[in-house]
Amino acid sequence: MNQERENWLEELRSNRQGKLIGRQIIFFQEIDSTNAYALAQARQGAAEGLVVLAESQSQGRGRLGRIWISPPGVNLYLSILLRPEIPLAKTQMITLMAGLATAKALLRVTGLEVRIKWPNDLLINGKKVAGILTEQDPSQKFIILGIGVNVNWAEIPAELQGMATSLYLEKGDKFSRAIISAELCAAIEEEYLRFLKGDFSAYLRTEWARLSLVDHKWVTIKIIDKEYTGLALGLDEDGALLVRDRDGNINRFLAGEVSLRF
Ligand code: BT5
Repeated sequence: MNQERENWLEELRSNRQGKLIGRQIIFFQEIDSTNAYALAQARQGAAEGLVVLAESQSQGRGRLGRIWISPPGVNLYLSILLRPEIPLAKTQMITLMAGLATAKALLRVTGLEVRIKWPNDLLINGKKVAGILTEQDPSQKFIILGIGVNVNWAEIPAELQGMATSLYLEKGDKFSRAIISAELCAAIEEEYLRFLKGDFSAYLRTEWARLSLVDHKWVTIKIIDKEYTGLALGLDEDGALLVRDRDGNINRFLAGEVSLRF
């Protein structure tokens, strides 16, 4: 283990002492996917608040079998185990809650204006800087919240050119991954505890509207091979995106791929 990493882990562990998120932190130099590992741990009964971190991932995953490019030494790849006692229908809220928390944490550390593209993308100047992947096991009642943040990535690979960015590329400064991961855990904990207390939906909708890239824009939502176009109105109380089509019908979407129409 090199010095930077030792300090990183040590700092993060001491920062999270006595807290829920990060009460246990497991670190890997390289792993297939932090989400896959956290899922396996959860199935074996690991406690809520477990954080799995990796320096790099060989099979970092996005949604729907997509790949999350995860080079070593520059970025953040982490997964958090949550065990909320909520109906399945509400798990979408966890993705939205995490997007909000991540946007706030990144803003706090960098001062950069991070925007949320429903449901799980975080963008700066129209390019993706972070992504969220929630996976769950309904029978065992847990959720794995996976977050990837491009921190000090200087060379975006060709396949992501024009689509992805990093905090370093946007700000011109390198950032401590210890600080970013600690802020991220703190922000998730704050929003998650608020969520568990109830009354989250009104709060989320207001905060979300402030940071959302899609509200009041014309969007196309793709779900598998179908496309819907309309005006995004915002979230409903379950975290579904409401979209009004040209005929005035309002549709709710719980998943999908949004693109903005200009
Ligand atoms: C996501 O999926 O945005 C969820 C990403 C979650 C990654 C974290 S890392 C820790 C944890 N462990 C895991 O295995 N995963 C989670 P989606 O919306 O499907 O976006 C995937 C798409 O983003 C890809 O198809 C690429 O176009 C693009 N992409 C891939 N790697 C990227 C990167 N590092 N930065 C920005 N965009 C990327």
